[in-house]
Formats: sequence, C-alpha cells, structure tokens
Amino acid sequence: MQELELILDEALKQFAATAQAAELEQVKARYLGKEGSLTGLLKSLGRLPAEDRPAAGARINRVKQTIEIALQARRDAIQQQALQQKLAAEALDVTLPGRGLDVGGLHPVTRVLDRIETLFHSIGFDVATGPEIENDFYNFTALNIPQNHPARAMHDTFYIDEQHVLRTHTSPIQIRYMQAHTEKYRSFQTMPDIRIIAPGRVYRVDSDATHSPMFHQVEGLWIGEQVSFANLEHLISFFLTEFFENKAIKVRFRPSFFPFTEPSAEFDMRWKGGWLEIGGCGMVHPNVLKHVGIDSEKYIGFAFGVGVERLAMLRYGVNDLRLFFENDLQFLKQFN
Ligand code: 2NL
Repeated sequence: MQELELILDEALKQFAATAQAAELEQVKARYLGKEGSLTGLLKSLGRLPAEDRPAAGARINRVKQTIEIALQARRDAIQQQALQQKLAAEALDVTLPGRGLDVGGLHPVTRVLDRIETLFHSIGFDVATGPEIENDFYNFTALNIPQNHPARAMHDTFYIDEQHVLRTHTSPIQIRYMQAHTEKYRSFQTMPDIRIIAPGRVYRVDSDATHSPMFHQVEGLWIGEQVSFANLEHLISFFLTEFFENKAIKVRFRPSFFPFTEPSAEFDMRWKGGWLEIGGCGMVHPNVLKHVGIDSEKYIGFAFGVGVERLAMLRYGVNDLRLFFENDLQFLKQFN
C-alpha cells in the first residue's frame, strides 16, 4: 500500500509546518477527520477480500497511531513555544533599580518666610495673616494714603472692582490686627503691646527683571507706651544679623517718606563694598493709629517692611528674581 506511506509522509510534513494550534487542528482534520484521507482508507476496507482485511486494517491503524502521536507531539511543541514567547515578553528583571519616589521640597521663598517667622516668634512677635483681596479702607485709607496718591492709580494696583484691590502690601493685616486688639482690650482702658509680623503675598502692576506682579512681603509692627526709633533701629539690626547669621553686618538708616510713618526711613545693609537697600520703616503715623481707634497721645510705635524675594536672593546668591516664579525644578531642587 504505497498510498498509506504517502499519507503518513505528507501528514508529518504538514504537522511540522504549522505554527499555531488552530492551524494544526485544521491540518489534522485532513487525515483523521470524517472526510480525512486515512478515515477514507479505513472505510474502503470493506471492498477488500475478507482474507486481506485484517492485515490491511492493522497497517492502517499503525499509521493512524503514528500520525496521532506526531500530532500530539506537535501540539505540545506549539504550546511550549507559545509559553516561552509569553514568558519572554513578560520577563521581569528583578535586579533593576527601583523607580523611586521624588521627595518634595520647600520653595526658597517659603524657606525664607519660615526662617523670618521663627526668628520673630522667638522674640515675642505674633505671626498674623489676612486676606489677599482687600477693600479700599484697609489697603489705602487706614494707612493715611490720600485719595489722589499714585499708589491708588489703576496702573499701579490690580482692582477687583471700585472698592476692592489685590493688596499692594501686607499693612492691611496689621490694620486689622490693631483694630481687633484695640477692641479686645477696650473695657480694660489699657492694652498690652502689639508685636506682630505680617508675612504674605502682595500684588502690584509691575513686571521686569527686578519686579514681579506677585511678590512677598514681611511687615513688622510694635505698638506700646514706650516704643522708640532706637528700639526700631536695634530690632532691624538684630533681625539682619540673625537672618544672615553674620554678627559683622552693618546697617544704615536714610531719611525717607511714607504716608503711613512719620518720621520715615529706608535701611540699607553693607554688602560687597557698597550699600544695598533692604526695606523701609518709621514711626507709625498718628493718623493710622486714629483710623484703628488707638489713642495716639498714649500709644506710639514703629513699623517696617521688607521684600522677601530680595532677602532670598541675598541669602541664596540668586541673581534673577524671575527664577523664583518659573517653577523650574532644576532650580528649585537646589534649595532642599
Ligand atoms: C518697604 C516699606 C514699610 C510700613 C512698611 C506700616 C504698616 C502700618 C503702619 C505703618 Cl500698619 N507702617 N508699614 C512702614 C514703613 C515702610 O515698607 O520698602 N517695604 C518693602
């Protein structure tokens, strides 16, 4: 039976040529299926003479068994191959370093604010805060800033509406604090000293290499019965010495003008052979005290203001203010 050999040969070749399980089962059907060639041969046994049937049947069955064994072997091989591919695709290198978690850090301006707050808190100053949207009274009128003052102009101040602005300084915090403090102690006819700093964001219509429309300020205020300009001078010197951790720091005061202080001064710090302006200060104007209900015959005090970005630039050696507002992580990561 030559045909039987051919069928076996062909089946083994075709099994070996299949790469997928479904394909293999289709090939199988050509030989072992209902219409398969081997099945056909078995059916044709009936046409042989009776004495030839047992031997022919046995031969066909041997080939059938061989084909079935080869089929199962190919099935196993295809399954193994699929498994190997899956394992290779899903390979996990447990020796790779972890991705890690980035640890957050504080913005240099926040670090400077924290430092200033801790320092003043340690000498008995309260840290006060207030709203960034202020009304005309708290931002201007209570501070003795006249109706026609340039600071009130649309091109210097961000207006929310006719009555409201983005605060241009943190002084309104101090106005609110003085009002509340005075009210709190009204029935006692005397009150303890007010010693506060007012840190926070402030806004002005200004934007160039040295001005940002949003920046940070810290103002300080000390009101009592015996507060002098000498106390102011010492506090500023103490603050700068502690802040820059340098006992040799030299400070000078120059006469100046602010509507809310009288007399007023600006203070500079000796720096690299020159004088560097740090902030402004003065004795609180009696009109300001009157606006918050403090008896200006009995109480006196001083106030000062510093720019936080300026202090941060000096402390960290940053030469461009705009770096603080670009959110460049390469820059910001240096401070933590
Ligand atoms: C500056 C100038 C200054 C004040 C701020 C102040 C606050 C009240 C009353 C009186 Cl409630 N004065 N603040 C006084 C003088 C100067 O800041 O150059 N800041 C960066």
